[in-house]
Amino acid sequence: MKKTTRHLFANYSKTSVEYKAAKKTLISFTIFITLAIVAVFSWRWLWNQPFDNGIQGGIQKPFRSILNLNEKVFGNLESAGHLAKTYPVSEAAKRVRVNGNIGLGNNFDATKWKLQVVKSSGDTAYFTIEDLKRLPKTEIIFNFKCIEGWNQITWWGGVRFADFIKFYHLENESSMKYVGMTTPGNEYYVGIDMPSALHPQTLLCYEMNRQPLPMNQGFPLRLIIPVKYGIKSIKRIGTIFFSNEKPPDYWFERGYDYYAGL
Ligand SMILES: Nc1nc2c(c(=O)[nH]1)N[C@H]1C(S)=C(S)[C@@H](COP(=O)(O)O)O[C@H]1N2
Ligand SMILES: [Mo]
Repeated sequence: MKKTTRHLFANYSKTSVEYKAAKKTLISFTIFITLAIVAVFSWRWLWNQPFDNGIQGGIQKPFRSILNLNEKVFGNLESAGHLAKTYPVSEAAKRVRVNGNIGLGNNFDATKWKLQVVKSSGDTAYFTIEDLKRLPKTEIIFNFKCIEGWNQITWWGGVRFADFIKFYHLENESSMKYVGMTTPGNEYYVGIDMPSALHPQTLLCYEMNRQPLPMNQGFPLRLIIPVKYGIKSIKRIGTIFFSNEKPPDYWFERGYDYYAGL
């Protein structure tokens, strides 16, 4: 390095424009190489960090630490504290996108479906779709946002989760920190912080565009939770349970933020 440097500078006087330019080039080059080496080593270090599994999702620990920090700062406050923007019917999509289909297998017998609610006593209560339709209906037209980057204005109807809790006297249950929901075969599952579940726009939803939910939209009952990304809007709810610990969450286990708030 020294030799070439000397050579590079040999023909210039120290005050010449060429000398200054060459010096600048050398300095920039050295900085660039140093940064590149630092970047490569940091990346390698991150990549070699142990995975953070268990109840946490499967990503490297340093990433998980950042997500945990986000969650502390933004966690419940953002999600539960505001109303999602709503739209007129004219803006609602006629052809609604179907995204995930985990837990929506063909061997589902809709005639046997009942919503199972595990109570804090340990007993299980069962509800038919008629039990839910008996409660006041709430509709919402909002911009449904998927974490993959697409969004769509869609129209949903059902019963507010908060109304369901009130009407069926599940206050003991809703005083816990989280609610968990799973598909009938437990293939897809979400955990929701209670303030977001009790948010006035969170629906146990049985209609889309004023029609019963189509099969691929989670017939007969799905969650619509506009203050969160689409991953939390579980289609075809089989069981609801309550807990002070974070319930298992399908996409959290695959590295996404637990709260997924908007
Ligand atoms: N049962 C079940 N619910 C699910 C999913 C799934 O794969 N299975 N995907 C989630 C994701 S990632 C999104 S974006 C929305 C998509 O809802 P849509 O199919 O009504 O567009 O459903 C959510 N609920
Ligand atoms: Mo999604």
